[in-house]
Amino acid sequence: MELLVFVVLVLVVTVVTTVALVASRGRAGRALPPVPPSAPRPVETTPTATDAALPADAPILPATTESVQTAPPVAAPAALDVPEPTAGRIGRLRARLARSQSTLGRGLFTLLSRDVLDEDTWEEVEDTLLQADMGVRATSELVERLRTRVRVEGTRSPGELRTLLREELVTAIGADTDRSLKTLPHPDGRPSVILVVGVNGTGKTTTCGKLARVLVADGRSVVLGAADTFRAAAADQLQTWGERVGAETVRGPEAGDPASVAFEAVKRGIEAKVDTVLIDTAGRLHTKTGLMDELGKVKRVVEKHGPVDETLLVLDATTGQNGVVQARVFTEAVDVTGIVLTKLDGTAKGGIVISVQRELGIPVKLIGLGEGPDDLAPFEPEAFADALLGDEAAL
Ligand SMILES: Nc1nc2c(ncn2[C@@H]2O[C@H](COP(=O)(O)OP(=O)(O)OP(=O)(O)O)[C@@H](O)[C@H]2O)c(=O)[nH]1
Ligand SMILES: [Mg+2]
Repeated sequence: MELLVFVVLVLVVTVVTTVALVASRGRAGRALPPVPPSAPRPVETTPTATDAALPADAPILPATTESVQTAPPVAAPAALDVPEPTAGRIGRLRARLARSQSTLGRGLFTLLSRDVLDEDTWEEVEDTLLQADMGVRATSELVERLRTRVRVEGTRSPGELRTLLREELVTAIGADTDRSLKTLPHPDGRPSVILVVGVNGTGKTTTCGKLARVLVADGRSVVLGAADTFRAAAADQLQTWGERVGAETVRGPEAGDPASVAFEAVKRGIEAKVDTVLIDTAGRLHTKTGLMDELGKVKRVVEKHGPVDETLLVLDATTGQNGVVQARVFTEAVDVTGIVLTKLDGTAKGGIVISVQRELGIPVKLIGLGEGPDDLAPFEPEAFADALLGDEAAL
C-alpha cells in the first residue's frame, strides 16, 4: 500500500513538473525580441515598363510583345564620363595613322626627294598611291598634278616639298567639302535624327556610342535608338555606351520590328526635348526581307515624325575597295549623307578616304582611329594630310 502511494506521488510530481516546463517555454517564446526593422526581407518585384534596374543580360521581352522600352541611364550624374573635347582630335590621335604615314606620306616624300624624277620614279609614286587604296582615278589625277608642279616649280627644299605635297593631298581630299553634321534640333524643337547604317562588324554601334560622346562633349543632349534587334547583345552594347555619358537608350524586343524601335526612339527624343536622336541599325538580318528593304522601311517610318537629318554609312577602312562596292548598295537604298570611315588605325591604306569619296560622291565626315571611347574624330582634311606627312622636322 505504501509503495502504491509512493508511485502515485512520483507520477503526480512528474506530470506537474512537465506541465510547468512546457508553460514556461511558451512564455519565453513570446518574450523573444521583435525582428529588427533592418532584417532582410524578401524583395517584392513589381514589373514596370521602364525597368532601369534590369541587369545587362536580363532577358528581353518575347518577340510577340511589341513593346518598346526606354532605359534611362542607371549611373548617377557624378559617375558619368567626361568625354574629351572634339576640337583637334585628329592631331591628338595622329600617331594612330602611323601605318598610313609611313607608306603613303613618307613614301611619297622620299620618292619626290630624289635628285632625278624619271619615269620609273613616277611609276613608283603611282604604285604607292594605288597601294594606299587611293583608287585609279584619284591616283592618276594626283600624279598628273604633282608632275606639273614639280616641272614648273623646279627643285625645292624638303620644307617646300612637304608644303607642295600637303597642298595636293588636301586638294585631292577636298578642302571645301561640307562635312558638318546636322546635329542641332529643328526650330520647332524636334531633335535632329541621325540614322547609322552599314554591313555587320564595320563599327556602327561603336560609332553611335562614340558619336553620343562627341555630342555630349559639345554640350548636346542625346537619345539612342537600338534598332538593331537582330541580337539582344546589340541593344545592351548601345545602352552601355549611353549610360557612360547619361544618354537614354530606347530598345525593343529581340527580333522585334526595327522600324518601330526607331520610331519610338524619335518619339522619346521629342518628348524629352533632346538635341539629337542617334539610331543604330543591324548589319544583317535573319528574316527573308532584304536588309536594304528593312533600312528603307526604318527611314520611312521614322520620317512620320519628320525628315531624317543625316544617314551615316559606316565603312571599315581595312576592307578597302570591297567596302566601297558594298557601300554603293547602301547609297542606292537610303540617301546616305556622310561616310564614317572606321579602323583607320589598323591600316596602311589611308588613301581610301580619297577613293571612297570619289566613288560614292559622299563626304567622309568622321573617322575612327581606335577602340577607345574617344577615338572618333570629325574629319578635317588639313589635319589628316598633316598626320599623313608627319612632322616637318622628322622628314
Ligand atoms: N581598331 C578599331 N576598331 C574599331 C573601330 N571602330 C570599331 N571598332 C571595333 O570593331 C568591332 C565591331 O564594332 P561594332 O560597333 O560592334 O560593329 P557593328 O557594325 O555595330 O557590328 P554589328 O552590330 O554586328 O553589325 C568592335 O570590336 C569595335 O571595337 C576603330 O575605329 N578602330
Ligand atoms: Mg552593332
